[in-house]
Amino acid sequence: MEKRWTQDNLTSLQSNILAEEQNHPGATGELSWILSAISLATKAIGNKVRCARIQDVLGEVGSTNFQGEIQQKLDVIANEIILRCLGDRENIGILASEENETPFLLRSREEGGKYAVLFDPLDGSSNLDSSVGVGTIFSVLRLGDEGSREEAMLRPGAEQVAAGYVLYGSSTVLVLTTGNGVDMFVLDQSIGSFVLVSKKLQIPENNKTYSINEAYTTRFGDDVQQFLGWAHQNNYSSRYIGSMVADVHRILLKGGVFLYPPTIDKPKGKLRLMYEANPMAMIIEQAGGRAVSSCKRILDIEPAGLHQRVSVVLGSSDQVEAVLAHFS
Ligand code: AFP
Repeated sequence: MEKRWTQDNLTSLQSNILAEEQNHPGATGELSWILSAISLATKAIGNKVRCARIQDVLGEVGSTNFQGEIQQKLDVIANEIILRCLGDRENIGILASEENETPFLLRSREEGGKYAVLFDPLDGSSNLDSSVGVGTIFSVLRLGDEGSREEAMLRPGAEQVAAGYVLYGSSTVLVLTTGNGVDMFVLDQSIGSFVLVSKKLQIPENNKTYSINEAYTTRFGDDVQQFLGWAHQNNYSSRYIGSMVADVHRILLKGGVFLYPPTIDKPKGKLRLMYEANPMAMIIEQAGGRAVSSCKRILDIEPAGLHQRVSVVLGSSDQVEAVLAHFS
């Protein structure tokens, strides 16, 4: 009998991953092993986020990370949770975090380290004090055989084997792609499982909404200023949370376009290619949208460094087109 997915079925993240694997005859189950560790880590982080005020772990650590950014206490906690949950998975060769200057080289290829997992442990953490949605973003790359392991990790986003994020919002939502569409799961706190709620998400078109930090308008280039001027004349609406996971999640479900362009003080943009732009670009494209940086497909960018920053325009194809129409 043909198996059909309906809203009435109760499918956990775990069983959905196993079912996906059956569609790939050569699959070894190793990727599932990694995704289950990510799911465990994000449940633990979500729990910390929800109890942060009670447990008095809100606020800044009092120091900056190696990129000179103010670290929140929860940035450090989330980072440690991910390292603890993923560190003992035998097929992970490298773990790289936005919070650490150098990646953790865990296992050589000979020792079974086939994958690199890159993550932003707590994106949007400067919003934590006001209980705004924050998230964890992750990207999984298969490590090539050539060059050093660090070099093997510097691959374009098109080579990601999985990407996703978890949004700690009014519900805890996990969005995942393994290159075969985008599925969405919600954490059912009562059973401790991420449960499938939507399969093969597609970004809706015709939503004239942009998401940008408009306070920087005079620091953007002429192209972005022209787009904003045009949008003001053309019945656009605006939504900006300032937490990429939450802004992108809204666009995934409702459509529109997210922009973090270069500014005078951040000429290369703010967002990180390997930890933020690539995984989000894979999700957006798998849901039928587009993701570009300086008019170039983000997933085709050859990374020059692990912490490289890029400008980002992503969203439904029609709305990204509307932005690019103002770019020379
Ligand atoms: P924080 O993690 O420091 O809060 O930064 C969040 C972020 O990296 C991304 O999630 C947002 O889209 C972007 O920065 C917001 O930046 P602005 O505050 O400059 O708009």
